[in-house]
Amino acid sequence: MEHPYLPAELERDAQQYWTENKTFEVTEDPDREKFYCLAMFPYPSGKLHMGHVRNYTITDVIARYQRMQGKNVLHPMGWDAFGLPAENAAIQNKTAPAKWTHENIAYMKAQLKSLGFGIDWSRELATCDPDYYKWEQWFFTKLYEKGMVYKKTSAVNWCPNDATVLANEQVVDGCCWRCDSPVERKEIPQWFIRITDYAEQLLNDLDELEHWPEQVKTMQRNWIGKSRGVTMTFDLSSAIGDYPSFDVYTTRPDTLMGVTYLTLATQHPIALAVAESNPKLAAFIDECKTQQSSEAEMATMEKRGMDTGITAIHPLTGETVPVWVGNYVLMEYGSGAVMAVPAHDQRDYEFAKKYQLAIKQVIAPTGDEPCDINSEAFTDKGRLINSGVYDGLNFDAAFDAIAAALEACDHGTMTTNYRLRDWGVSRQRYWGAPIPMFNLADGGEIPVPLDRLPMLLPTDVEMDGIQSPIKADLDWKKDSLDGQAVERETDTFDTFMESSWYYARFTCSDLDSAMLDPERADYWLPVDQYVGGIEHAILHLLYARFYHKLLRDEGLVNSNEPFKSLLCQGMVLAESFYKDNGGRKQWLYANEVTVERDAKGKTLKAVETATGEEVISGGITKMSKSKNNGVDPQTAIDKHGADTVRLFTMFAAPPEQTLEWSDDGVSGAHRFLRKLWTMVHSHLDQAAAGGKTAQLNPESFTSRHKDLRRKTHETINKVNDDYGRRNTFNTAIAAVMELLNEVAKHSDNDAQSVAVRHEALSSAVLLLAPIAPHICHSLWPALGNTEAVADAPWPKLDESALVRSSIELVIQVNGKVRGKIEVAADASKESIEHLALADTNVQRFTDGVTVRKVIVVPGRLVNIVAN
Ligand code: ANZ
Repeated sequence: MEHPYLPAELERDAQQYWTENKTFEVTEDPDREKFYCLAMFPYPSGKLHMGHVRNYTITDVIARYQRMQGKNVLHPMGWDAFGLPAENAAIQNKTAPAKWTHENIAYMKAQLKSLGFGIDWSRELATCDPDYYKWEQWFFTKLYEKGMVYKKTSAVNWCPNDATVLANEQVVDGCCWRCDSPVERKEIPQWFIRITDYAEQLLNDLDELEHWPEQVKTMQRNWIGKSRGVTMTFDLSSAIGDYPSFDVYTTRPDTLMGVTYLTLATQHPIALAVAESNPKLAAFIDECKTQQSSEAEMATMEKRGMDTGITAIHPLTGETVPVWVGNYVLMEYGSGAVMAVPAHDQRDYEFAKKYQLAIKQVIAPTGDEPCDINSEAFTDKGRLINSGVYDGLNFDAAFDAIAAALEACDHGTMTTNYRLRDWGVSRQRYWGAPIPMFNLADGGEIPVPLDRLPMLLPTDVEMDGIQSPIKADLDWKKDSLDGQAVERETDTFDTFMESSWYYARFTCSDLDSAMLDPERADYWLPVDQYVGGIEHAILHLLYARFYHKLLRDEGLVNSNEPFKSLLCQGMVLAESFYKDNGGRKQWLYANEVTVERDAKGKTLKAVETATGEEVISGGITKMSKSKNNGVDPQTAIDKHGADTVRLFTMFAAPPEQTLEWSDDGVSGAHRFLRKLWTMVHSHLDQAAAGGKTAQLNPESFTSRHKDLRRKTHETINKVNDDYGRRNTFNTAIAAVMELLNEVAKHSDNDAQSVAVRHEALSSAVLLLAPIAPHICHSLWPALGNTEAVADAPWPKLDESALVRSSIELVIQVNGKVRGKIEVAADASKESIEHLALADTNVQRFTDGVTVRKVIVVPGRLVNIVAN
């Protein structure tokens, strides 16, 4: 009988079955073990890209596998729907951001469905929905009441021409992306959440996260950046206004005797006070206002500064030390001032060289580390020199001695500092959740009470491309509370606010009376497996961990950490091609290029199909719009079917590694699925011809039956480990491929052969069901089963099938390997001796000599001693 493999039809049927039967909709069931599997939710940018396909295939495979293990599996999906790109698209397409966003969600949801992901769509949420952000607003007001949020003036990028704030992405080479005016820094009031209060917990609890990649934990530790140091006071030689002294923070008090000058941040109050009567300094401070201040930029930018003319007194030696301002000192870190030790700090060194300031070495290497103060700073820890009573001490001893001396004269204390800053959550853009605050005329504020929430963001707006519509609409701001006139806050939340708690809301997304239902949340949380891109290693994961602790402290969840196990999937790569267009690279799409490859798939030659012109390979790089090397998942699904795309993505590489797109690989995946399809159907035809498939009957197994059964159960064993423990789906697929090769060799038609083959093929279908769920959904009932494969239990391992019926023994003659024999696993010593001596190859070495002794090492070898 003809059985063509028609993916389009069978995939549609399977998807329809899952939808109609609500297969993946789950509720809490205390009697069953739960498993919460979550992928980082997408930004609704328009359509899915291959990175999404990979991410969601991984979680779907894990979720379906865990389901087959009998667990109650939650696998939800939603939309990280606020954010700047919607505003840009709205301006470009002259629509409102809300409309654009909802259209994209509808399209991408259909795409996710066409990939057959087993998602509980009843829990879907979009962060731009008032039902969602209402609770985020409420939670913020709770944090305000607890003193966990505060308002502070802080710098933003300011375009003086458009009179508007710019997001970092809107600053291109220091200029406004719209009008090219140089961007300035402007101080405006903004809201902050005290994440620094949780720095120690966020650091310590990383140790609990056994199933997180070490690399991610290290990145988080570095970001939190705990350091032990000393905060010390330098008295000014004469007070400036109200300031008799200022503090510096150092992690290297051992270098105190090498201080040759002090540097204040340009915004330090003493610098500003001096500038009032020093126009040159005022001009310099003004110039520095336009500079960017991210830490990365600080490290590489040109170090500039100016002498303030004032001096301070060294707390231990009493010497006077000049005070400078420098653009490399951050106002936000430590106390906004540093003691400069040019001999041992590279930034201070460059600064001192530039402005001819003294460089005094006070640390010498302990070993043979290179140290040449004439060419660069010596930054290693070492032994103290030129430091009077401290000479000869090592770092630890000097740290303690100098800290103690400073404490004794009341000029210093040991402090712990964190690099982590409080979380600035105010954004001056439109497409975000309004910050729920009423500002008062006299400068104070009142949190918006619960009965006035959500503070709705109007969605029927026109974007002029410059001002946020809620800032432009003066009427929107006007409000009143208990008869008192108030002004609504027009800033919106950083979108990290929404992505910090969506995982918790999925446990009860339909709840309209509260943010979370602790009972439901605690049933599902923590997430058992979280999967997403490594680009979120720091901020998203840190904010979500922080938010979880805030939720815990509000009594909404009872766990400490939101994500038990984390998997960061690798990037999806593809080859890129370009033409040299007068010195500019013109990137071509894959479908515009014809490629000639060698047997290993390496590119030999590539030409532009339309012109025959040879093009240049830009190498295999991350799929990106800028290189036109993205492969549209939809094209691949339409051509081969979702199962093929899923199988290829899982087969081409282990999930953490980069995945290289290859059309040949995709075709290979498709061929494999067709092979599975054909094998199952021809087996069924054959079985039907011989009547009903017989029961397995161990009594009548021949060694051929036993061999195939052993292969089947070895495969179950391996695939189980690959899915459940190692997350290596590629080797699981390879194992099933091998199993099918074995099945192909067993074409006997006796009843037990058919039964053993039936078992092997049924197992293959179950083992592949998480990866290629549609084809397996169709094959499973064909193999005589009544339940859907999605509800089928994982195949049971039959330990007894693993037992080898025969074993191979090596035969040595006088210690040298001379042959091999197959013997029954339970063969007696005598029969093994007999078989060994009868081996023809062995006899070539025993002929004409006397066999003195035969030693049988059970299960391994036979040694014949002869001379
Ligand atoms: C003197 C010194 C000597 C330093 C030396 C380093 C090496 P971490 O470890 O990252 O916490 N620093 C302090 N406040 C600063 C600010 N507001 N802006 C820029 N730099 C600042 O860094 C601590 C070190 O960074 C401090 O130790 C200080 O320089 C500098 F051989 O003090 B050190």
